[in-house]
Amino acid sequence: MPAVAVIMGSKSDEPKVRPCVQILEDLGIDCLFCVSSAHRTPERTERIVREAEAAGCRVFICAAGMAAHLAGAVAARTIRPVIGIPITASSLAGMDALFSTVQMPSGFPVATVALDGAGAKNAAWLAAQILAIADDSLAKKLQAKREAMREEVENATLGE
Ligand code: RP5
Repeated sequence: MPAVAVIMGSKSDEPKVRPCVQILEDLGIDCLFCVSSAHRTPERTERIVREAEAAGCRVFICAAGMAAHLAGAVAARTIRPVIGIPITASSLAGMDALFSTVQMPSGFPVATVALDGAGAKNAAWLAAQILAIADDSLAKKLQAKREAMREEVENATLGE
């Protein structure tokens, strides 16, 4: 069963969220990837959280732009960790989504990552690190990835 649920507020968010799913898949982490809006489909959002949790989902990742309430709406319905990806989708250049996602009231944390694709990637890494607390094989994979990144920096050749 999917250990991670990645929910986007709109199909229009997909290109920016896709890197998150790609990293999860590369790490061998099964994930549910779907669209549900906090505003346009509140009942569907509630159902997805309830069913995913019942199926064993351990971490929720929520991506939304504009008045981005999706991560907060999910956090209101679960005590599993929720990671929020603010998406740039308006003339406010993502500041609207960033503040909506990060400024949660006490008791309902949303671990907010950077905007768009960069944040999407770190949402996947953070979810993997959470799962790795209870999964030695995943922890080893993450250590190996870090080692590869270290080598890439150390072996970088400039001017090509
Ligand atoms: C948010 O509003 C979505 O997450 C999306 O980023 C933004 C615009 O949605 P669409 O009008 O493109 O569906 O809820």
